[in-house]
Amino acid sequence: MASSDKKVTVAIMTRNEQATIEEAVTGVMPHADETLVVDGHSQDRTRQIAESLGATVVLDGGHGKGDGIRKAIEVAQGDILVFIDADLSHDPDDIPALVAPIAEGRSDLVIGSRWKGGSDELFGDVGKFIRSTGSSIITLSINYRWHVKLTDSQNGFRAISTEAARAIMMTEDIFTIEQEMIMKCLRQGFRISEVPAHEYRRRAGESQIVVWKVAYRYVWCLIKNLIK
Ligand SMILES: Nc1nc2c(ncn2[C@@H]2O[C@H](COP(=O)(O)OP(=O)(O)OP(=O)(O)O)[C@@H](O)[C@H]2O)c(=O)[nH]1
Ligand SMILES: [Mg+2]
Repeated sequence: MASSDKKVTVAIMTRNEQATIEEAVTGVMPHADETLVVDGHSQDRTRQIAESLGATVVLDGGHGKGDGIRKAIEVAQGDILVFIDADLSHDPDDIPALVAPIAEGRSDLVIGSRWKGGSDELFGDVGKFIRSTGSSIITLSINYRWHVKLTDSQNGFRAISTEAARAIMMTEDIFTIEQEMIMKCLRQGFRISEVPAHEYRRRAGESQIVVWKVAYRYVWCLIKNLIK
């Protein structure tokens, strides 16, 4: 729970995460005034388990994780919104560090940086090499365009003021929403900072990203938002 008078909603994004959802929900609850599970129409017991633990469960529109994030922004009751994955890749005990700069009025969006905190996920095979290289190119492009010094434009573990999240009017349906959020915040003059956050390997289940199928959408989203 945040120590300031700002209320914190922690939104856990899920799609077929029944193996880890219990630990994910119980892990974030001590840090949340509202625990929201936004589910992408899981076909397993993810929603039932989350509900039985006392989380508020909502369905997204079925278009992808970006759709889920937009749903969380629509329904969140807190002043600060934290996004965290359900596969235990992120440490919920990092949430206070993500929230603090916003609660203290120093930042509007705080990204958990894997380049500062380390990642067990980004390395090891060709797909991961492409992801980490592509991610670095996107981050560099954003840095040159807006004269900032970000290190991680793709980590989904982040916090944003609900007001900023609603002001930037995002449209991306898939994981490209992470970079869209950053670029739209920069364009509208919101302040972005980073804190180190370690990324662990997904504990169970399967990744929803197939790099070669979505690469062009990352490039298009980047170009669109850079030149707008
Ligand atoms: N609400 C919602 N969540 C989703 C959707 N697709 C994936 N997610 C969740 O978003 C989070 C991130 O997805 P992952 O598949 O772990 O993506 P990733 O972390 O980039 O991939 P890995 O590194 O392989 O774990 C997970 O908690 C997923 O369950 C969706 O369509 N809707
Ligand atoms: Mg993951």
